[in-house]
Amino acid sequence: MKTLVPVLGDQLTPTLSSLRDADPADTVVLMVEVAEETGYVRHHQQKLVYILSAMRHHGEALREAGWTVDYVRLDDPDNAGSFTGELARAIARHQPDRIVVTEAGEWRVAAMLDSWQTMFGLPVDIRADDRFLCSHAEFDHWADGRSQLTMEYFYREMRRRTGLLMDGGKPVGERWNFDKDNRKPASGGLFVPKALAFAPDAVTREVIDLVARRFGNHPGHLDGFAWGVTAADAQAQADHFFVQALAGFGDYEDAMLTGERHLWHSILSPYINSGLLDPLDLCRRAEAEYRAGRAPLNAVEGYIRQIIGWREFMRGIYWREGPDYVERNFLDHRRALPGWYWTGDTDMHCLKEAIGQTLATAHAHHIQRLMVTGNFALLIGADPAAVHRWYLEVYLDAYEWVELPNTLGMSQFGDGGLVGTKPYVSSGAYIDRMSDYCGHCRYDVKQRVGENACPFNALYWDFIARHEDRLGDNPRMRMPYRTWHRMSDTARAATREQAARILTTLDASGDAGY
Ligand code: FAD
Ligand code: DLZ
Ligand code: SF4
Repeated sequence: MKTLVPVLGDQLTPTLSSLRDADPADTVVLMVEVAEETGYVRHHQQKLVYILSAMRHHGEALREAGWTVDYVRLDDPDNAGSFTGELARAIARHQPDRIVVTEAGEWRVAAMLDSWQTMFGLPVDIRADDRFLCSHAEFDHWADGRSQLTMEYFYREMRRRTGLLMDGGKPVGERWNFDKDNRKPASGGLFVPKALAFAPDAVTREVIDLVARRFGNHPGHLDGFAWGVTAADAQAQADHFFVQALAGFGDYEDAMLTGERHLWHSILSPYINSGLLDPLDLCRRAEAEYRAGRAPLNAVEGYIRQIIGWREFMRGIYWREGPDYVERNFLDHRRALPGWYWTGDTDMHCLKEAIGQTLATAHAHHIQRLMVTGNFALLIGADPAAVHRWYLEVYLDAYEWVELPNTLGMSQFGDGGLVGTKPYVSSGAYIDRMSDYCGHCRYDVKQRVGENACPFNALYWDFIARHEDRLGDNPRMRMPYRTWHRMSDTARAATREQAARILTTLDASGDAGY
């Protein structure tokens, strides 16, 4: 039976469920570069280079492994521009008896796959994506009947299920979570690991030219593109992380330093999300580093929790909440993002650093995303849908299933507390504690009002004040409300006036993105 197997751009895994039992003798693998995918948001230019080059390399690797690969390039004059249009052309070329495909990673594309059987009158076998450790049904089974979906409990279940860091039925070290040993600020002078840089090969250079020609007006810079684009590159960065950085991962998980883009983070999310690395393999390798005495438990447990806990939990929430999750706006925020989110042109040093490195590399680490760019967007009352689009555009690892619950849920509290129990907001004091940014900034992090006051401070209290009706009863917000009410009337009024001035200036800076 002749089988056509479409492989999507985030399915770059040789053992994909759609290929696992296929016979290369009567299977055609279809890979297509299409305008629909390159254009559904204005992807960062490096994200486009990464995906298209990784797809081209993967197509070649499948060919070398004995598969027949039909690969359609973006600049093919007959390119139909969409997955469905290209499938129609491929059916005409190959006359398959059936289509087998691994499920899509997002609602938008899943709806296309669902329509194919009726549209083409061929059997379409849509298979589960078992690169994830928790299926949709398993997540629903865990979530059904719970009044609150707490990541920590989900994570314990995943530890039991995978056996990672378990001694018999008990967690290694007698505790599930070692976060209280983590989160130290990093200071200058520490030896900070560097991520590997991969020189673009001929395939990548050709894609860089294509992207410069067709998408030169998209966010980000192409210069200095240094991402790996093959499974071997990704594995090299993983090896590098386990040797150089894993041991410090826990201690410095939340630290930020000027000019240091990666610190002790793995920088593997783009490779995991597009299929070049297997998440369970990485967790097993991390555990082996602990068992061999080369990395401490707080680091290894923290790393494994991010992958089998947060990553799987976010995917579970995305599919459980449905396609209209994207529309939630619990705090009724409507402001446009300031135009400098697309240029980095701001005096606020923390934002300049986080946005600057994002435009330069299409990556920023978690605390930059959550407590700098995300925190600021939430404090100013930016529309969560606009914030979501920005994150989906600018990060190399951004696919809606993981980006949306992180942005709209965790970072913007748009779901009213489904992903996080309270909004991730802070004044400048948090950024000052966890970074060296404030020492390089023209603003004074200790001041709340006045021309030199750190804007985060007045905006933080203004956020607290304006959302008292929605957040005042939240037990985790008791402290800030108590502090706000203890301030004098004059101090409160001056703070809110300061915030109003900042917001007026921001609104005048325009929204360059949309
Ligand atoms: P590390 O710090 O080394 O962490 C190890 C691994 O854990 C990561 O590679 C990643 O696979 C996983 N991980 C860690 N935190 C999360 C999380 N919260 N959700 C899912 N997986 C996690 N991650 C994405 O993969 N894609 C996104 O589009 C994305 N958007 C985000 C948007 C916002 C507003 C925030 C706050 C976080 C977002 N994250 C996203 C989560 C996290 O910031 C990135 O996974 C991480 O920064 C990737 O860098 P790393 O590989 O060095 O991670
Ligand atoms: C993100 C992306 C981009 C930019 N381009 C393509 C492409 O041209 N062809 C392709 O197969 N996939 C691409 N992708 C990844 C897809 O958007 C991703 O596979 C779907 O979002 C999965 O639902
Ligand atoms: Fe950011 Fe405020 Fe610190 Fe400047 S002073 S770096 S704006 S937190």
